[in-house]
Amino acid sequence: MNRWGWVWMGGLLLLAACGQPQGPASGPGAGEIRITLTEYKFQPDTIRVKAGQEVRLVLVNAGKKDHELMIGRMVMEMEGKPAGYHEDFFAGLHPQVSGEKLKQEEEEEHAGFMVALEPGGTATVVFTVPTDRVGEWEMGCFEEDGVHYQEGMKGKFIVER
Ligand SMILES: [Cu+2]
Repeated sequence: MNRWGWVWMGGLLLLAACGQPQGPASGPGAGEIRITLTEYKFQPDTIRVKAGQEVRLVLVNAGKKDHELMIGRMVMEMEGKPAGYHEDFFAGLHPQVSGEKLKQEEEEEHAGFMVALEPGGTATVVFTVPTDRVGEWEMGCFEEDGVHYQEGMKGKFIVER
């Protein structure tokens, strides 16, 4: 290789070095996902996260009714009405929840982890996505005996490898 060949190759190596990822994103706002809840939808209605990532879900109830977020698979029915999921995405994750106008639900036996908000309420849910949750999940609101869910208040929660 002549002299210009080496210069050319050096340039390529430099480019390759600069193109390397800088490691996982960190700092304020990393992994923060904002979801707005209204009658009867989640916006956005498709969420993508990565296994191993720390996620901060910021939920905002911008509607006129109480709304909730559950994430799971296989809708569970109680008395013929959708009431949550048989498989809870949050099982064993112990997400940290903080916020305002959080609705306290007494029904512990009823289908997994849930964050419920009064109108104008906000919540921040922090958790790390385990690698064993890779795949597609559903998020849903089952308020008013499942009416919100039946009205289409659901979305996709996708965990990528
Ligand atoms: Cu709802």
